[in-house]
Amino acid sequence: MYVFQPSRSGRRSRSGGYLRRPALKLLVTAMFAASIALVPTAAPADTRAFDDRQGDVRHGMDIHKVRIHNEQRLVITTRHRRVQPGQIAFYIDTRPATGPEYAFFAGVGFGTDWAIVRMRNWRVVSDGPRHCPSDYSFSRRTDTVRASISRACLDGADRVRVSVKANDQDRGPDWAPGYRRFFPWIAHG
Ligand SMILES: [Ca+2]
Repeated sequence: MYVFQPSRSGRRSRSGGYLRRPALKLLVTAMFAASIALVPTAAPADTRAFDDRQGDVRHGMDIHKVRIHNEQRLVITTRHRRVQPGQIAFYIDTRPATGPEYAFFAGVGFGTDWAIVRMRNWRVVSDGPRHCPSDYSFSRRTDTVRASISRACLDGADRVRVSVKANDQDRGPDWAPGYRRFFPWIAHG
């Protein structure tokens, strides 16, 4: 990238006399603008939090907030109106098209069983759960659900985008950000 040195250009214009001050000012402004344009766009942050519409479903598993942290592990935390018996699914996309490559399914409210499976076109294609380091918990005190997924579970994928589905035992699900839609891509920090 071109490094602009204002003092050198200024000296040259004074000694040479061919570049008047207004012209020099214009040149500096143009170069500064060009240098900004050359700076690469910053990668998306490795942690993002998104609000989901409140009250779009009538049960306590109504998703209010989704926080996605993509660093050593992918950690997804959701906050609900009231954690109650039900299920949650985190769909993880690592490549555009063909839907999510992975899903994390878990029970809420009773035990803490969970499984990570491979997906294609929104269908499970694994014979069984993947054997890789992961963790899961939920809290009735903070009304949160948390999944922690190692990079091994995601075959080392760097950037991910996430879709969440939460439902209680017998009422329709709340999808965040929407039915089979994903939050923006989040780069590995
Ligand atoms: Ca909601």
